[in-house]
Amino acid sequence: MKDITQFTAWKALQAHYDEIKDAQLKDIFAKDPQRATRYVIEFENNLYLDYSKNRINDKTIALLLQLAEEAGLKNAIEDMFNGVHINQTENRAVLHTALRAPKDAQLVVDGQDVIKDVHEVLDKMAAFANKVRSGEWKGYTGKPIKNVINVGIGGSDLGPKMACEALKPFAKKGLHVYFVSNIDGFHMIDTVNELNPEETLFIIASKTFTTMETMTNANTAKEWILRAFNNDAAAIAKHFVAVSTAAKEVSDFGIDTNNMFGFWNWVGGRYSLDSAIGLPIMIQIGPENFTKMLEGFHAMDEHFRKTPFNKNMPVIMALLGIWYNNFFGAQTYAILPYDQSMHRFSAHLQQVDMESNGKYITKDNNEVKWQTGPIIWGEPGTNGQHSFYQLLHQGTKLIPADFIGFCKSQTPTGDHHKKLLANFVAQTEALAFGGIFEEGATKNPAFKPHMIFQGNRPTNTLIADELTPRMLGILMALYEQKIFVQGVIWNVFSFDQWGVQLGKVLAKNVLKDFDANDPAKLAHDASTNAIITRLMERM
Ligand code: G6Q
Repeated sequence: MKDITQFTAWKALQAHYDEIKDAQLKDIFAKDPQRATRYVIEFENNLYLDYSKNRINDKTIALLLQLAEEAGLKNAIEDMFNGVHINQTENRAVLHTALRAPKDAQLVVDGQDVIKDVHEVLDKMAAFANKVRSGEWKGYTGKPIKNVINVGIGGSDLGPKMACEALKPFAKKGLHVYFVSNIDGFHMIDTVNELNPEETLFIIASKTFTTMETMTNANTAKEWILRAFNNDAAAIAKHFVAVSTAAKEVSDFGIDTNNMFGFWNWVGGRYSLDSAIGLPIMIQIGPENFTKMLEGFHAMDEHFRKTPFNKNMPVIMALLGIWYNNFFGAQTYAILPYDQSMHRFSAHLQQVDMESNGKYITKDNNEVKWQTGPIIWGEPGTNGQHSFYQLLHQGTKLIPADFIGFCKSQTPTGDHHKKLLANFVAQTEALAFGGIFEEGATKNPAFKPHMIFQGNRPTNTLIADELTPRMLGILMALYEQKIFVQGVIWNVFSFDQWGVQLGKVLAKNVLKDFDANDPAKLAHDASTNAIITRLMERM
């Protein structure tokens, strides 16, 4: 059994933690100001990572790198890129990296030319997206499409929604992309309420095409369209397309499989943004910009695969995360983009990270003896400063955080951006070095200890020149690969999601109880029986 706490590097890190745990960043910096240039990674002279404001020294980094070696990271990376079935509990390869590989790349997995398949779908998506964008694709009554509604949930929703928000400045004017995910009827009805069905196209996005939320919403959308067009089934072909791996289910639903965009079981839902699941993104920003996003993903994949670990951005960020998670006992990790259009970024990464590494069984079927994935959360700056930052500065919990900023604004407006960036910089400085509320305050008789900021709160700063499709791809791949590295070290299977599957099954059982409507036949625990009974009586 692989017990990572028995690794030489793990034990050395444990001892090293005792040496360093009380060290203050302000003292560390006073002794070693060069760390600000040493603990930096530059990617394409564009994305800059400063990790100097972490509670580390050269020994910490050396030991963390040794941990990566001991965990077999190098081979694990190659296994993933080469299509080995590393998702063992589902016996699948994990090849989201192939989704962004260039056309001339070579990769045959399980007898299938993966790159050829990927580019065939990309070409089909591009042809369709161009038709919708140019107005050539017409609705049932001959009107061009103005509204695109993506119906999907989880991996079939969060990623594309995040990207559509982040890349809004690249959107085609007059074409609106909406996302409906929740099975709460409000979501669909509120979305279609003021839309004209003649100008509305639905993308039903579901890998399995069986997910309760998505199929329920898809059926409601179908009724809405049919009602508008005298129940003529011919309207379906004009107003519905599907993104799925399940051709039979798509066709059973009534969507012509010519209007289906496929992907493969080696694409995990939360890693599917750059597969056909990205169709709403492509419709919104156009195939050229979508290609640039894929190139960004690929560039970061190449960096990850080929750069020595000490200069490898995802590897270093993953190791720092492990340092806090496993040695300092940090339970959560904040991701704080200083950019309003990135307001779904943390939500998307929350899924990618927590669904991937929220596991307690190791690859060799034992219970872990160490902490695995942290709780990921965050909101864009500066909004968060006016809500939860209080706890970051003065709370009792250690919360490492990534601050992400862009030198140029997507929407230059007066001096907004300068002020945004001033806040961005000031926060990490205060978190690291602390201070007192006001200069000279201690001499004031009204001074209270509550006005002291201890500092010593670790952060990474990521700065990119501009938020472009390429940069979004780079950032996404950075986090995907960071999460992969952590999963390898924690020795968990990062690419299954049995906890999500459980939810899908459990709800079906309760739904059967609701349908039977017989409290006497309920066979749950006493609390659940009582809750179901109350709901049956009053719903
Ligand atoms: C992602 C998860 C999950 C999934 C949704 C939707 O990795 O598996 O979030 O994406 O449950 O599943 P379908 O795409 O099959 O509807």
